[in-house]
Amino acid sequence: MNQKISSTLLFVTSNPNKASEVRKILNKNGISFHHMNASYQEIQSSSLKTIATESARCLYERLKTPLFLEDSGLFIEQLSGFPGPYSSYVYKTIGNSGVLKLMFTIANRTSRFESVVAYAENDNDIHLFSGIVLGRIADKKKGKGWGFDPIFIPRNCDETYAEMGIESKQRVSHRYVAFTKFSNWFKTHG
Ligand code: ITT
Repeated sequence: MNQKISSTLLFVTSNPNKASEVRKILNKNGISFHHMNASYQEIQSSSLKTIATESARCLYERLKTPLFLEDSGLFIEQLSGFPGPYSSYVYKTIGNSGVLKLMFTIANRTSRFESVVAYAENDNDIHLFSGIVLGRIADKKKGKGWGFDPIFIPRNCDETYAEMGIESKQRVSHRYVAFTKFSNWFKTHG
């Protein structure tokens, strides 16, 4: 496969699991990039798209090179979308056990994972690509995986993301959907 080599295309994330999943998806699509292992300040908003857009704009202003980032989150319907944009903080504080406790008396466990990729090629040109996977919160943690993988079961599946294993998760995940859209666009426009 032809590799689209861009020596300055950066993926900025402090999350090594994200970086590894994204590398596999983009490499399959012939896109190479440098992983910049850094965290960045995010604005507060209920919208992943708004957060991703502003983060990409600020990072581009500092770095002045084409870059992309991903903002993602788990949205639980009966908790009015919580933890949503606060997913990272909620995972670090109460973790999967805390989320399961919040869901203890709730029968409707419908939820969704969302991923928004923001690509910046100049200060005013931010392109967004989103991926959503509907599913439900498991009754208990199942399988070994990062983040909320052990408690999220995609729709039409019996297993959590963690039980499915990385190869199967990569075929259906919110990240796969968003980054496949980004790849298809980037190969023709980027
Ligand atoms: P960066 O902002 O530095 O990229 P982060 O981990 O803080 O890293 P987010 O702000 O997008 O990234 O946080 C989303 C959180 O949602 C993440 O930390 C996980 O806890 C969870 N999450 C997102 N995608 C996930 C996935 O595929 N599997 C498990 N948990 C996931």
